[in-house]
Amino acid sequence: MNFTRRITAVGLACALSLGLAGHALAQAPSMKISISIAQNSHQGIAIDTFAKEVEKRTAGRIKVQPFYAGALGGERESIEAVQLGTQELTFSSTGPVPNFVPEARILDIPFLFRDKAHARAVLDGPIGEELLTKFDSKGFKALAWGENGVRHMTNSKRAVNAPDDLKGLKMRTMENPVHVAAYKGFGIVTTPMAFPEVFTALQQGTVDGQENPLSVIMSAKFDQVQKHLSLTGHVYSPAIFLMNKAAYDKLSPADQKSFVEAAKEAVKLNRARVDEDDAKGVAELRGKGMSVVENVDKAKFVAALAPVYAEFDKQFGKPNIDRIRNYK
Ligand code: EAX
Repeated sequence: MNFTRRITAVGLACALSLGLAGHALAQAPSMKISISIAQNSHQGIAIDTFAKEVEKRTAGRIKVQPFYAGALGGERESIEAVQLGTQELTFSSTGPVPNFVPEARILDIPFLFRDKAHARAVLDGPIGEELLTKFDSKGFKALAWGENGVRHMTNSKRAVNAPDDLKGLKMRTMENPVHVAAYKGFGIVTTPMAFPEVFTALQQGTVDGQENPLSVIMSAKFDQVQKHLSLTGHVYSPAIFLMNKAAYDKLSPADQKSFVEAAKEAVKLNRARVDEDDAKGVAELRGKGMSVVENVDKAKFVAALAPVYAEFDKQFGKPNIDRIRNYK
């Protein structure tokens, strides 16, 4: 090989390796994030914003690909996948969370929070921070609390004004032991089920009803398969950004910070959309033919849970519950 040829060969090798590096850059590592409901929702906004913010904050080095409507499975399956690391991220209600991190169960107690503002203050404050750290030892990094919303009941049988109207109604619940215990206290026949199966179950009459925030009822179009809506507001439903712990630990400290900040930014839009949905939900669902009971007898719902509350006081420790109830 003469000199010129050698130079060309070296040049070619350089160009090739540069080209490969360029290619690797173009294909930034892509992480998956999922929700169980439709993209056009308070949760879709959460993961779309998160993906956009991560990309922006890491100057395009890391990409997050959103999956909607249970495309990667229901919430329990997605949390399992995140724990195993076959999926990096998920945004989920706390429905199935107690099965992974029992400490988080306390947040699912009915009528625990006065309103969304109270819930948000608790989740953003020291109690929320403390609970986020409980996920670490279970294979998760919990990036931030988000919001699913205040849950209300729908069914295909009758108007619900008070717990007596619920007696014998077969309702789908989340796979959440706290909800199941409490709803039994209301007299409901509880049927835990993953969200992606709910529409069909309502349509086919496998269950009479379900309960979810207005945001979910609208985005899932439950008005097509449910006649009655009652604004029971019986429980606040938190959501959470969960990441596989090992995937998070592999990030540089600066990128870790970007992920947490991206999640916090996403939660702002997520909550704003819940507020928007709550403001217009009743009118919209009425317009779609639902009959709505706006003023249920809340005191009766609370009273119906007296025996269940006594049990929760024992299970969770009354001071822990009071600490949340009294948080200002
Ligand atoms: O997270 O399972 C449920 O009812 C949830 O509220 C819904 O999937 C949104």
